Amino acid sequence: LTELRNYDYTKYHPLPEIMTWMQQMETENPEILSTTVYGRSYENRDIQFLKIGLNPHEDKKAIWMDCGIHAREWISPAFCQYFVKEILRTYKTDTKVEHMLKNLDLYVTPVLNLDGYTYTWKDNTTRLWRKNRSPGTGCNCTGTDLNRNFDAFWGSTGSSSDCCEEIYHGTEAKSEAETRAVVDFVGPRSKDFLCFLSIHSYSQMILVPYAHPNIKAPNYDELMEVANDAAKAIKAVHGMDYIVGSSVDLLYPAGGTSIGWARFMGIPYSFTFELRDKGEHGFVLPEDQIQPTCEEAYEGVRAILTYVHDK
Ligand code: ING
Ligand code: ZN
Repeated sequence: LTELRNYDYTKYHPLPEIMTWMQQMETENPEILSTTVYGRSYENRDIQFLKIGLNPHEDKKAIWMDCGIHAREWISPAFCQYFVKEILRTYKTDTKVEHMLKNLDLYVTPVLNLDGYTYTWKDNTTRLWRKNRSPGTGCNCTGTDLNRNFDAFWGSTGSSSDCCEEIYHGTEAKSEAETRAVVDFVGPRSKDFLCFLSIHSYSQMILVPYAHPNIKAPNYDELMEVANDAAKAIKAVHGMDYIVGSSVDLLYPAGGTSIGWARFMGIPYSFTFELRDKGEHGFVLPEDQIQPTCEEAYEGVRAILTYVHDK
């Protein structure tokens, strides 16, 4: 208990500390939180989510949130941890959160790309690694971009077949263990999931599917509305501007992304968050911005979950 109370949410943590944190969260909150290993990384680390929910009943709907799909985006795992901490801190007194947890189960993966994240902690030459750490086949470079490896417009524009590129899409859709873990867990339960959130940095954006030049999600207008509400909620906290749109409109096209796959599977509310900043520090966001970034992003996520829950 002492150690958990003292967990420093204003610092970045190496993977072993995050793993210990997960176990402690489970030990301290058995009535509401459990951890599940749902896959193994290429280097054989346990891919885990925390499931948070009250009053299990048959037709409970679910929310997915993954952090750390890209190794260098350290603010992302920090956010997933802050999010879990805030939910646990508030659900007994905040009736809105309590209702949400009675009707919805939250599945939070604090670090999806465990091997890549570990690699970015090695030394300052590896800090900006993005991909996972599986070796290329018939090629001398390491790593697949997990957010180009999903089975939705896989291999199309905005991804690369060159295994030395940052956006290498892998040998086929789901070639990577980390991708398969998500697909094999969420896929068969996709009817239960209302919402799929994937947390990245940086750019201060909320992205809606699809990252394809000519295809819009069937509920695109609604997604834009919900994301704009979330951006408003974010701005109200520290005045930060987050812009809203599809990746094609705001960044670039991208085949094989997780939110594209999730939307394809019928999960209606699928979004990518790009947290702070807008490029001044980029992936190396200073630790004194962890707290304010998490505070505002929490309100953004809360706005989306409130909409999804109340609808
Ligand atoms: N950005 C995301 C990327 O994978 C993205 C942007 C997300 C595009 C989802 C399309 C769909 O390139 C970062 N920073 O990784
Ligand atoms: Zn990313």
